[in-house]
Amino acid sequence: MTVDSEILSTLRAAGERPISGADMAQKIGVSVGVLRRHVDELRALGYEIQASPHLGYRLTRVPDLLHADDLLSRLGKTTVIGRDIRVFQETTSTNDVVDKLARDGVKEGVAVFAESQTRGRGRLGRTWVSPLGKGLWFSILLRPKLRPDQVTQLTIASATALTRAIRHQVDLRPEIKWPNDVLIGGKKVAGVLTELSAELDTIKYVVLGIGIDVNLSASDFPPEIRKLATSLRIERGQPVQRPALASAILRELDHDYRRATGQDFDSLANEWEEQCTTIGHEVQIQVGTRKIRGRAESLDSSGALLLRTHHGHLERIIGGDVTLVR
Ligand code: BT5
Repeated sequence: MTVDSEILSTLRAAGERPISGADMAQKIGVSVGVLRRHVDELRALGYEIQASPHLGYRLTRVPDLLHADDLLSRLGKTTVIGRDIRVFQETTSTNDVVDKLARDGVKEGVAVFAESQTRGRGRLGRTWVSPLGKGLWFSILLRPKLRPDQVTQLTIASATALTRAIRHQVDLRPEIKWPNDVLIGGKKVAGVLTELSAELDTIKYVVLGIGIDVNLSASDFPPEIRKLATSLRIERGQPVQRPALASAILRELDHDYRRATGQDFDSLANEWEEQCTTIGHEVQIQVGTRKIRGRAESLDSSGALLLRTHHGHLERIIGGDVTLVR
C-alpha cells in the first residue's frame, strides 16, 4: 500500500475519533514531516482532513474523484481484481490502455479507470458516451484459464457483480438484458465490452471494459440515446459517490470472477437468471445479418443463451443484440 492509501485507511478506520499525527506516522512507518506533506497533498486534491492541535487528524469529507490510492484503501485485500489500480484523467478508451498493458506482460487484475474517454466504444465499433467525471469508465485485465468459447461466462459474471453492487450501494433494482446490458426501468445504465485475445483453444487474455452511467443528467446523453439510457443519479434523484461504488464493484467482480472460473458457475448462472429480463421471454436476436426469433430458455454451462425457435430447435447463441417481442 502507498502512504496515501495507508493514511486514508487509517483515518477511515478511526471514523469520528481524531488520531494524532505521531500515532499515525508510527503506524504507517513514516516520519511526522512526511505524513504532514502527504496530508497536505491529499487536501489539495479535495480531501477534507481536519487537524486539531491536541487531538489529531480526522477525515471529514472525500471528493467525488477517482484516486488510485483512495480506491486501493477502500478495497482492502482482493484476490485478483483491483490489486493494481491506475487512474487517467483522459484516455481514448480504457480498453486500449489495458490491451497495451496485457501485451507488455502485466499481471491479471489491473484495473484502469479514466475520468473521460475520447473514443469510448461499445460492441461492433459503436460509440460509448463517456463524459468527464460523470461515470465509471474502466477496464480490467484478466488471464483466465478458460476456452475462448467460455468467455461469455465473464460477461455473465460482470453483469451479476454490477447489479449486486448497485443494489447494495445505491438501493436500486437493476435488471440484466443478455448478454451485456444493465437496465433500470427498461433503460440502459451500464454496459460491458469483453474483448479477447486467443490462440486456437486457449485464451491469452481478456480485457473486460465496463461503463456505468453514474451522475449523468439527461442532457449529458446525446439526443439519439436519451430515451434509451439513464443514470443512477436520474433514477435515485440524487448524486451517487463514485469512489464508494467503484470499490464495491471491484470487490463484487473479484468475487464473481472466482465463481466464474472455479467450480461455481452454476450458482452464478442461477443468480444471473434471477435478474435477467431476457430469460422466459419471446425475443428476436440479431446475430450479424441474421435475425433469430424464439423463446429465451436459459444459459448453458459456458454462458451461451439457449433459444427455442418456432421450429422447436434449441439454438445456442454466444453473442448478438436482443429485442423483446411483446
Ligand atoms: C456496450 O456496448 O454496452 C459496452 C459498453 C462498454 C463501455 C466501456 S467504458 C470503459 C471501457 N472502455 C471502452 O472504450 N468501452 C468500455 P453495446 O451493447 O454495443 O452498446 C452501445 C450502444 O449503447 C450505443 O450504440 C448507444 O446506443 C448506447 N450508448 C452509448 N453510450 C451510452 C451510455 N453512456 N449509456 C447508455 N447507453 C449508451
